[in-house]
Amino acid sequence: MKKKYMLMALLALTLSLFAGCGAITPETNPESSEEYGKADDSITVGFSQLGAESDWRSANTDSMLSALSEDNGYSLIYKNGQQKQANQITAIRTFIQQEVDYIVLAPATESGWETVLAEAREAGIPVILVDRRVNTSDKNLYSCWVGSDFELEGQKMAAWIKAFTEEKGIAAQDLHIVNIQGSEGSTAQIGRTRGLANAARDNGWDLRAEISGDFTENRGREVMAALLKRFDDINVVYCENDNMAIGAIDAIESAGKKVGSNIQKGEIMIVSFDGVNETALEYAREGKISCIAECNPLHGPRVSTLIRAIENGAPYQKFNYVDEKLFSAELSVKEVSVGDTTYPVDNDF
Ligand code: GZL
Repeated sequence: MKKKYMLMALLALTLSLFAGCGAITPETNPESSEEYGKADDSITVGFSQLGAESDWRSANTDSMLSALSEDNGYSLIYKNGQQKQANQITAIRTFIQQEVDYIVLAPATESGWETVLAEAREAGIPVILVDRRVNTSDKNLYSCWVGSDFELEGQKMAAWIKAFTEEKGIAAQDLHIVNIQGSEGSTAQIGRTRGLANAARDNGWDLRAEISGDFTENRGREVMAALLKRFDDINVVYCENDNMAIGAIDAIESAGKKVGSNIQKGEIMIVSFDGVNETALEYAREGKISCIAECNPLHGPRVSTLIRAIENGAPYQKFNYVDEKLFSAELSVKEVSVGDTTYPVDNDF
């Protein structure tokens, strides 16, 4: 995790402990559905988080709890969906029964939300989406969304792979890529997968396999071990989050192979997404991960700003994107272009 995320997460946790949110936090009691202190004029928010599968998710939860704290005028009801949409739908129905003022939803996958979001609208409760999207035909089932452009993240990473390998004189057809994907049907998986697949098609790269590692370290390790048994010429591993990259690197090194960007010397290049996990960032500084596409987890302050705007009848954006860059210790690529836009590569992170 970049130091700023780590410090903010620590601050969030400390604040939540001292801000009357009690000692319960998602990490100490992930099954908890805690009603966090209720002052009379506070805004009651029901927050359905999808789970606690990764460091990114924990940082996202900490950011939300810190922003929607009692000190900031909220009473928060937090529910951890434990990776199951059914649990999130139950949570939303409970929020409706509790007549919360707002529902904040971080949806596990894109489909299957029409019915319960219509129930929230029927109850007159605004819904704010964070992180992943929902693919409802009626966009008025939610007030607004805060998150990342995941396909752009994939496009930026593909642009970095192209720039780096061309600079090293590696022919496109000599890239043998496997994609260890995130949770199937999640917006992050859909966008990052599309970004790579389109670039592989356009550049003539050999995209050997796309297999879900479900955003977890253990599944990333298992999937990578299986891929090494299937293919003996993999030289690029595209991991759709840092936790899976850490697992994949472990599997590669356990198989007696080396990770790194020196493909011509037989190293296997690892690229990843998030930039929240400190181990992954350390690997990137050492060159074990060649490039990480930042995925900003700090949505809490933006959600609070949106709630205040809705409360005050002020205008607000329906779709709110967070700014993100690339991290790489490889100094040969300073920036990448996607379409007409250029994005910086942070070589000193
Ligand atoms: C991205 C988020 C993804 C992260 C993973 O915004 O949905 O889910 O990339 C997390 O680490 O599990």
